[in-house]
Amino acid sequence: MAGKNVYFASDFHLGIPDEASSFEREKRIIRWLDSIFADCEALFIVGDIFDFWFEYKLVVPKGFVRLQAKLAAFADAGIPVHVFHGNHDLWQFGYFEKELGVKVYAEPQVFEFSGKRFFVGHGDGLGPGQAKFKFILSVYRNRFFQWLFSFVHPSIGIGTANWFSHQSKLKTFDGNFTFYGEKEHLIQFCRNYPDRERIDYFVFGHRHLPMIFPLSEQSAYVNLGDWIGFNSYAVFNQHKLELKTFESDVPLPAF
Ligand SMILES: [Mn+2]
Repeated sequence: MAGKNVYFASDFHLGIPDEASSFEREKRIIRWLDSIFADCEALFIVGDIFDFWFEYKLVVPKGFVRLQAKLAAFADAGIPVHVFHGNHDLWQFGYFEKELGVKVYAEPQVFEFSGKRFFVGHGDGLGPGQAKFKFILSVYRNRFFQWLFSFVHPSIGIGTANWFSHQSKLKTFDGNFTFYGEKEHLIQFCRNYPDRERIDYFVFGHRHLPMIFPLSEQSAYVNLGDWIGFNSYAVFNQHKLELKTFESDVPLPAF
């Protein structure tokens, strides 16, 4: 592979807060992808690409075709593209693998680049507590409920989901911007991970708070932030991983 950098981004939440600004965001993501194409060894999109996505057996939602085509272009050029389910877009049933040639994961996976080990996943539902959220996730992931939902006419099913995402997500985008340090669910997950010292970077989305938080000499918790407030991404240059932003006036927060 010609490229030498591994890139990670997450939480584009395409679809909100409205069509026009989502479209602007999608085009910014395309510019970012164009800018990294030449030196990209592998690309990770770590969940919540779409604020809502549900693919039916023969039909997919309208929109977002530029991003899909760009991911296909990476894959067609021989650059591995790894896409993870987020809690907003886990209703993917093989379309992206088949149509775009990307790899799709419902669960976190461990990868290795230049001797460094990466634990990569969206991060939703990991760590202790969160009983209510974990219950909702179990409904979302339930095959029977997914099968039932597939019989709801898309105008109603997707229409209702979009209505909900506009109602609830506009201000908070899933989380809040207070950092709870060691009390963070994902940091507790890393602390309790049995093989922690063998993982150099735990890379998550979901929390929308970009940071590299050291867990020990060897190991760090990385959050990719989002493309709503930060346009943040991580790049691994075969030696170390750094957080950066693209076309953003918002500095990365210091914690
Ligand atoms: Mn998210």
